[in-house]
Amino acid sequence: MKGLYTALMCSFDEKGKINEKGLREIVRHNIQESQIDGLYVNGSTGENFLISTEDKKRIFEIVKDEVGDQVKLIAQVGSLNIDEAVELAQFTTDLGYDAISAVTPFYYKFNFEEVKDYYNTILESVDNDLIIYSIPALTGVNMNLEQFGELFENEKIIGVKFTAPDFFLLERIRHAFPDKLIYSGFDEMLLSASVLNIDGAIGSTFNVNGKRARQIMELSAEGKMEEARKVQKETNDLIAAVLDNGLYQTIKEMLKFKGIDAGHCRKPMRELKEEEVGRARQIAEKYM
Ligand code: NAY
Repeated sequence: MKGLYTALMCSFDEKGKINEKGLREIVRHNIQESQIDGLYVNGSTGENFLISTEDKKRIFEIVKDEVGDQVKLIAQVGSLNIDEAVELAQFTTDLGYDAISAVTPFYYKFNFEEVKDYYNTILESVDNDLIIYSIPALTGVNMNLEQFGELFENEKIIGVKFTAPDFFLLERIRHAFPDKLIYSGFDEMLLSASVLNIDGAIGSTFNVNGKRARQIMELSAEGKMEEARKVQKETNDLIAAVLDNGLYQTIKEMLKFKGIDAGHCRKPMRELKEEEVGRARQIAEKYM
């Protein structure tokens, strides 16, 4: 399960309905062009928190059908509705997803016992491995080393998608749990995480920048730091431009520039203005 995983985008039409043809094209682009090791399906980048259970299931099905066994698949099933999380965990395990992942429960400021119970409840219902999805900036859930340790006591919890700029904590987790998988979640910090000996990364910008992400990981592993820094710098020029223009909308527009039917984002995400569409195309022209 090590390696580079694209946090997969989904293509939607103007009304917010799944564009199956576009979704299949995004999947193929990631496998053939970005040459990633796997896909992280229905994460933040997949606009998971904006869509119905039925649509989540349909996306899981389409992606599995398109991928077959070509690359690894991780299903993000986390939900504030724990019944939905369990249902999706069972559904994707039956479909043959290699692992599931679940965002920490958010919004109600759950205490750690509640967070732990959430993970154990999901796992009691399925015979699959789980990767914790930790993204404190969006969830407000900050866990410390001991708490990660308590969650990792469940052997079915095999790792964490660590989307945080806390390299002190990342190093402590790496050192304390050498057998658990750590995936870096901030693409702009991939090199900084790589030197701490992570096992992989999961990123939204890999949809359009997968090859550079791999170079960063490989150069860092070979100790070629000067070259790795250059590729991270180029990557960060791309990411800064994308963040400035509207993250997910711009990535979709960049994919469209490459002939991929990446469609629209779902409301309440906005449409890009004409000049922003132009800027997205310039970013694609320059970096893809
Ligand atoms: C997800 O579930 O899709 C992710 O969290 C992937 C990680 C991304 N985080 C978010 C919130 O989009 O790739 C990152 C991020 O977009 C990138 O580093 C730019 O900040």
